[in-house]
Amino acid sequence: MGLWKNFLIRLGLAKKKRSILVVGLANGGKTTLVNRMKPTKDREEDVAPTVGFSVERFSLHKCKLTVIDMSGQERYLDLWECYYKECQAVVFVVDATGGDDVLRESEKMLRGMLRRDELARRPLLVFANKSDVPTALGASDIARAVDLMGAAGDGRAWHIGACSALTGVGIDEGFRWLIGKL
Ligand code: G3D
Repeated sequence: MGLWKNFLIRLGLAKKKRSILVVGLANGGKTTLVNRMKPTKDREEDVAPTVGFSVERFSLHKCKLTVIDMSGQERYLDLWECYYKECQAVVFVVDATGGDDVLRESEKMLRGMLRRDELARRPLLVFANKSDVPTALGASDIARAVDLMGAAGDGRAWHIGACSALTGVGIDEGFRWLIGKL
């Protein structure tokens, strides 16, 4: 980024442009989360499941975001690779109500993805989603279950928080942290 652009951003006269990858298993709540992040006027009443991926662009906390919502369906996983290089941060959504199988698969997906060179040192925000459901596990239980420290490795900023993409609780806190790292 040019010095002039940097200067304008510091003065609050321009916005940073950043791309964020939103990933996780199917049904975790990625599409609902991305819809919830959008300005109220752009929100959709009903979110349709993402097939492959979808790209949304909107501003949040003085940042112009390109948010790429990747479907968790196995057959689309290779599609993600072309976006790794372009993104500056990763948001990983875990269904905190999903049970052992979901947690095991989430761990595998997270580990496999973060091992990639293109994503080295990219800040990672993990959402333990569906916290509105009484049986949902809390953030620290999810962190342990997916071995978050091990998967994140050294030299990467990471954060985990519980959220509900349905009600919006916890989302803003998570993104404030993430944008602060970009
Ligand atoms: P995906 O994009 O990761 O595949 P979706 O997931 O956003 O399509 O969400 C999958 C289902 O989980 C949807 O239910 C959605 O309403 C629900 N969901 C998403 N986030 C939350 C949440 O925070 N709390 C609760 N209780 N449910 C959530 P349906 O019934 O439409 O399949």
